[in-house]
Amino acid sequence: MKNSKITELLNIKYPIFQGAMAWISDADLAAAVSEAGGLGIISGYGLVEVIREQIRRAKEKTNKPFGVNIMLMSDNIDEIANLVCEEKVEVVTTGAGSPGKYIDMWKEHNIKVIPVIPSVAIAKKMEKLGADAVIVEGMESGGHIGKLTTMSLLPQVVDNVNIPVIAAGGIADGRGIAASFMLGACGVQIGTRFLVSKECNVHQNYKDKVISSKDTDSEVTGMSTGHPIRVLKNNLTREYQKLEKSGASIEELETIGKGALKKAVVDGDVVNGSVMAGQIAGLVNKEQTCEEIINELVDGFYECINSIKKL
Ligand code: TUI
Repeated sequence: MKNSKITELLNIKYPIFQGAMAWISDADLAAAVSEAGGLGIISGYGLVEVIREQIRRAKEKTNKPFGVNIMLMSDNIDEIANLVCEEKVEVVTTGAGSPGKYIDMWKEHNIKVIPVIPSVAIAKKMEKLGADAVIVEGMESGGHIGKLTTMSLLPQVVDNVNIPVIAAGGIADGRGIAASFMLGACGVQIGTRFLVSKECNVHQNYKDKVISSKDTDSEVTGMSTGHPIRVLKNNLTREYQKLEKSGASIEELETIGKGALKKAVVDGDVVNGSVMAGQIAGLVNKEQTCEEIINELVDGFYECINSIKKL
């Protein structure tokens, strides 16, 4: 694990990425994960100056590598794409679209580019465009998702590209990491478990909702708009589904979704806000420091591998 293709490429101790979560992943969380030996990732979603400040703060808090995630559906995407060059960010991950337009510019600035991909075809396209690695994200993940599961998609991508593959979606412990490695991944990305870490500044109500949730508590909204999003069930998801069933227009549906994530993350309104989390939330049941989480993940991974060796 310590000598995987991705630890060498990024100069990190463990091949464990902290999944970027919009409004949630700030300098405190990213620096704590990087300090613990993983790759912390700041969310690059929002105002440019706020993200610039977070990047600078993370640099003050850690000398280790960290990344910035770029959400390709953002309105200010061109500005954010330039920002990571100006601030000499080492690693960029992308999500929710194709980063094709920006890859050459980022490579010219020596940035490692690692897109999140939802299919084999897009993984191959990213490799051709010069991506350094890809993150295969299954629909078990929280937030904006593709259609396939990690278990099915991961080995198919591994068989079709020559760049390192990182697994995401449904992973929250050492067993999940070992399973991902068995399917050919050389690293993992974990969001939901880091969301409840001590260093994560999300509202306590959000953490408590994740900690108390069980296996069946997440669902996908927005299938009809073409932007499916996995969230924990609450009053907002019930209202959303009622509207969806009544044949509401995409505009109406998007209106009730607007600002809903911030409402949950910042105001702690987990009843009428959007509580994005992965299916694995049922397994996440305590708040720990990022260091404790990473150490448990690594120990759990080795326990798993050693038990297989005895077979
Ligand atoms: O990006 C994510 N998950 C996210 S972004 C986000 S931000 C937000 N969302 C809603 C409201 C407010 C804020 C929340 N969750 N995951 C990575 C991901 N990327 N999942 C799927 C994809 C993806 C989908 C299509 C990547 C590429 C793609 O197509 C590429 C192409 O070539 O068209």
